[in-house]
Amino acid sequence: MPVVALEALPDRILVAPEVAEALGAGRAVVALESTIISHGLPRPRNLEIAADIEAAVRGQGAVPATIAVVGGVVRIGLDAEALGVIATSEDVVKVSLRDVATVAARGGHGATTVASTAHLAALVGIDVFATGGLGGVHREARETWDESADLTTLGTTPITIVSAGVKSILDVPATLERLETLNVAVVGFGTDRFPGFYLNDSGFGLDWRVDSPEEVAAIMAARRDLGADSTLLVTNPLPVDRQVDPDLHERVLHEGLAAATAAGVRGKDVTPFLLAHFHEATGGESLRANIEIILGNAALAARIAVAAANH
Ligand code: PSU
Ligand code: MN
Repeated sequence: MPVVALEALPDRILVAPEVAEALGAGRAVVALESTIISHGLPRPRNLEIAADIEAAVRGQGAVPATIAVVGGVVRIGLDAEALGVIATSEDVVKVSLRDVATVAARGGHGATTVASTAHLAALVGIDVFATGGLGGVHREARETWDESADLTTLGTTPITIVSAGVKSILDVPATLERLETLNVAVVGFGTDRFPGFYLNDSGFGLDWRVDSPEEVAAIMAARRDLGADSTLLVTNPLPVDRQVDPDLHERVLHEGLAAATAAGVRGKDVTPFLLAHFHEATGGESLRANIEIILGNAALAARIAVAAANH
């Protein structure tokens, strides 16, 4: 996918001045998604958390670029007003890659998923992106065919994404198989276990472990040289003493899956439904973990972006 020169971008893509300046100077920039703000975290704390995520990126010396569609304009880097719209407006639609152009053409507001954020970040030349947990293959996929477009998009999008694995509401081994098929490179940061989002360890191993941002930067450079056009996924686990209690997790997960089926929840509503169920049914414990996950991933992504800028 070719990077479009910033001067040549169409009017419907607006890169914030601070982000454009950093990209032009080859300095570290970290893309951030907005679905986690609009649909993944409860209001009204979501706005405050969105600001904390950006601060975590700045704290490591990189410029944050939260991506969203606001009034039909794709914004790469949001000012306080735009962030407020995404966090508080009732009219914000969750937009995966297939939906972005439709929402833009209609002048609407859209919160970007991992798939659409990765695509737009790569389009403007941002190399590193932080999220909480990727979408993947859902547990009922054999009946529902529900597999996140995050997976197929990562197979064709050259960027580095930091995540705590995939959300633990998913079928993890099936998702790992799909990541392999789709040529998504996966490395564990400080571990050779695939993280389980709310859990430190999903129960599955990884082939590759890295222990420093510089090692990731070296892999990014090699991928560029070799023409790798898929995503490098850097998985960053919550420490064991910060994870959600595995027994609580197991119980709430099965209740949530049953509730989603009973309520007939489908399509792109499944993930927000299950996350909201977790946040309520764990008495805020999964929310605490989710916030720590995204803050930790934002900080690590910033360190990787700085290492890549200096490589
Ligand atoms: N990670 C989080 N919270 C979220 C998401 C990820 O910690 O809300 C969002 C991401 O935007 C991801 C999306 O791309 O959930 C996946 O949705 P689906 O399963 O419908 O593709
Ligand atoms: Mn889905």
